[in-house]
Order: sequence, then structure tokens, then C-alpha cells
Amino acid sequence: MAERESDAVTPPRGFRGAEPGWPELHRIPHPPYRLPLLGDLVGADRHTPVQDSVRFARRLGPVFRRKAFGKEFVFVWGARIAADMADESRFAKHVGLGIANLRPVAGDGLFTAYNHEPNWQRAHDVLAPAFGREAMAGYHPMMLDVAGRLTDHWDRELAAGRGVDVPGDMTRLTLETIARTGFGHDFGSFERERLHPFVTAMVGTLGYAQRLNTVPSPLAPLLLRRAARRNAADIAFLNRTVDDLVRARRRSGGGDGDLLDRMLDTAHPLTGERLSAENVRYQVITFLVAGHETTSGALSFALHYLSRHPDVAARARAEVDRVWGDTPAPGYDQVAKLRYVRRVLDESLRLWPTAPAYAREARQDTVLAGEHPMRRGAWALVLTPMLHRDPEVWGADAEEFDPDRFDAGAVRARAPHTFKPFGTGSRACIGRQFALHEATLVLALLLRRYDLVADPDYRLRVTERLTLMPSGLRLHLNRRGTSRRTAQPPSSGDRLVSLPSAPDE
Ligand code: MNH
Repeated sequence: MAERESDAVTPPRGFRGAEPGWPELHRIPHPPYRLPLLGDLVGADRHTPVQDSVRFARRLGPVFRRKAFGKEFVFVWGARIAADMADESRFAKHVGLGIANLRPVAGDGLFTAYNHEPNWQRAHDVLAPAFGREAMAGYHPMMLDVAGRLTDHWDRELAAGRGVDVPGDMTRLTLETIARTGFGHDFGSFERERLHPFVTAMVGTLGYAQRLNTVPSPLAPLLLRRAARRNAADIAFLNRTVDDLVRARRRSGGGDGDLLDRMLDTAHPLTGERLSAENVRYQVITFLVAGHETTSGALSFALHYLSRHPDVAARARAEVDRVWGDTPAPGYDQVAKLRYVRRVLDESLRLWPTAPAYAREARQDTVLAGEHPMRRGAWALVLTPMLHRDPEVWGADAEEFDPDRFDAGAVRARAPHTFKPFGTGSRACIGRQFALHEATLVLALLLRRYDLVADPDYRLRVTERLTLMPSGLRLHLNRRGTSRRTAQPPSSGDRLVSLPSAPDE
């Protein structure tokens, strides 16, 4: 049966594995060297559950299971099976594992709500118009403005002869963007040396939610006592930040119709109900977290690939020059016209979908892909990085970065449900258009302004905290137009001397 835990304040007690509900579990392969009690620990590192699963997937095939500390999980990634799981009449989102561990932070907010909780539909209907075309066009100037703060910062780094901290700066950018467009708030991220304490607290709670899966649940309170205390403090800080923000808005009597205004004032179109104060708090936290962490990763991976594929960068830049000319402020409609830049982003999300898995549960007794019986409530994780590398869909060169996989003809020729970075069905990402607009806009602005120079010694390493993020990624910049492209990237470190920057357009 599905977990039915609706008390948001009770700390999660850890989760039963997949055994109940999979009558033929024994036929699903698992890694060798399984230990009694401990499970599959060989080849498993608690810091990299997703990348470990990807390695196991390659050896074990399109459906496999892993067991740790008595909990067993079924993973699927074969395209045919993942497509079957996308059938909304037989499967639904499962709130389990890392997501259920976030219940104390985000309660019945949109992302963490159980399907049966009334606040899901209520909040979905109230908030969906905030992601429609008209609303998006309203966010565009604010996105442009925040992007300007990023390029100001990068101009300063460049003038000082320094490289840039890509994941750090993309996190600053995306946090400021969602805070500004959603809540009329300014965290001052670009004016700070270190990340805003809100980010530190958020990363803390995400990391803790991931860690809770890696210890035997009865022992969690003991083993994680210090971490649990830290986590409680992090949650308290998130709540305080959000409560201040809401109080300030109530005092000022309304913003410009942003997300927060909707949360506070909009009645449900049919029932007339409003979101409760507690639910608003959960939604604000949900949107501040879900609204920036994954987009920041997506931008960071894309910048990494652009720096490693000068041919791709040149093509993308030529498109930006052609579509935008040198208008300092491209309009809303000029972003969707950047088809190739968008393909670069899609291809980055294919290789590194920054929300790397989603869970699906059977709505009734059923047989998955005609092969695996599942009882009602049985669930499995769709391992997106492997679905996106299935050679039967993506070919023998699935590991290579090639944005042309997303040209219109290639997309039409592919089976449906093979590219799922935003999840599937009615619980798929509500912020998809928001993320794609923001990321395409920013990539284009950066390509137009800078040459991105990779450190040849850098090897992509990926850190996991429920989401994926390249770690230690720094790039060097040359201001375009003033510098001949460096034929050879600098050998290493911060030694690149920047050329004087051009006067502004
Ligand atoms: Mn987002 C759900 C990926 C950007 C707000 N998001 C999901 C899911 C995935 C996902 C996958 C489904 C998870 C599941 O099935 O359990 N989201 C992304 C990625 C990006 C992203 C890869 C950026 C790239 N998400 C955003 C942005 C926002 C946002 C930006 C907000 C502005 N996402 C959400 C919310 C949900 C969600 C809210 C939950 C929707 C629901 O269940 O109704």
C-alpha cells in the first residue's frame, strides 16, 4: 500500500521498501554481494545514490532493485517500461523516499502533497494561472533585470582577472529570479560573498532528506541526532524567513499580482476556497526551493557543455546574434525563437536531469509492461538519467552531448515518454515553462556577452542533494568583441589575464 502519512509535523520514520506489492520481486535482478541485514552496500556511496544507481542500472538492466538497511527499492529506466508507467489511468505520483522526507519542510505544499490531500488540487488550480503565458510575459522584465545583475558581477570578476564560480552564481541568479518574480523579494545574493543563509538552510534540509534514506530507519533518531537538530534549526530558519516575507506583504497591502498575491488573495475558481496560512507557508518554501535549485543545476551543466563544445557554442551564439541583433533588452517573444539554445538546454537536461528521479505507484493491481505484476500501492522509481541514455532510444552514442537530438524532426521520430526531465502526468513540474524561459534567456545573454573558456584540467564531477549539480565548476571568460578567441584554453587555475572589456552596448 502507498504511504498514507498526512501528519506533516511528525518526522518521517523512514520507509518500507518495495517488497509489499511486488509479488514477483525475486525475479527482479539486484546487485551481487548482497549482505544480510545491510543489503547492497558494495559499490554504494551514501553521497551519490543516483550515480551509483546509474552504474547498477548498466549492469542489471531496465528493471532492477537495490536494498539498503532493510529497505528495498525498485528502479525502472527502460524506455518501454517508463512509458508504461506514464499511463495516468494505472499509475500516479508516489510521495516516498526523499520527497516524503521533505514533509516536515514543505508539508502539503504542491510538491510534497499526497494525491489524496485536498490542498493539492486547491493550490494547483489557484496557482496554475501564475505560469500561463500572460503571467510569464510579466516576469520577463524581472528575469532580464536579475540576469543583468549576474553579468555585472561577471564583468567585475573578469576585470579582476578571476574565473567565475558557475554553480554558485547560477544559484544566486535563480534564487533571485524566483524570489523577485514570485514574491517581490530581494535576497541580495550578488552583493554577498557567500550564499544567503536561506540557501544554506535549504541545502541543509535537502541533504538531510537524502541522508534519512541511507540509515536504518529505527536507528535514524540515534545516528542522526546532531544532524536532526541542525535540520530542525534549518527548518525554523526557513519558516522565519518566509513568515517575515508574508508579514511584510500583508502590511504593504499587496504586490503586483505575483505568486504570493495569488497565494494570499485568490479564491479557488469553483469552490471559492482560499489557501490557509499554514499552506501558504508550505507553498512559499516549496516555490523558493523547487523554483531555483533545479534550474541552477540545468544552467550549470549547460554552461559546462558549451565551454567544452566550441562548435555548439558558436552555433548557439550565431542564432542569438541573428534573432536578437544587438538589442539590449530582448522581448518575451524573442526567447522562444532561440530554438538551438533551447536544444542545448534540452540536451543538458537529457544527460543530467537535475531532478533525477520520480516515483510512480500503481492505482490498482496491474502488470507493469506486461511483465511485472504490481499490487495497488506498489511503487518504483523512474531513474531519469538512465531513461535518457537508453541506447534503444538514443543510440549507441547516447553518452555524447549532441543538441541536434532535439531538432524537430528527431523529436517527432522518437517514441513518446522518452524525455522526462520534468516528470510526468498531472503531478509533472508546474514551473517547466518558467524554468525553460529563464534558462534560455540567461544562456543567450551569456553567450552573446562572453566567450566561455573551460579549464582543461576540469573533469565533470556531480554532487547530489536530491538534485544534481556539477561540483567545482569554474569557467574563465573573455568579453566578446574585444578578445580574439583564445586558441588554447589556459593551462589551469586563475592565471588568465583578462583583456580590457568593451564599452557597453
Ligand atoms: Mn519543478 C515538480 C523538475 C523547475 C516547481 N519538477 C517537478 C517534478 C520534476 C521537476 C521532475 C516532478 C516530481 C515528481 O514527480 O515527484 N523542475 C524540475 C526541473 C526544473 C524545475 C528539472 C528546472 C530545470 N519547478 C521548477 C521551477 C518551479 C518548479 C522553476 C517553480 C517556479 N516543480 C515545481 C512544483 C512541482 C514540481 C511546484 C510540484 C508540482 C505538483 O506536484 O503539482
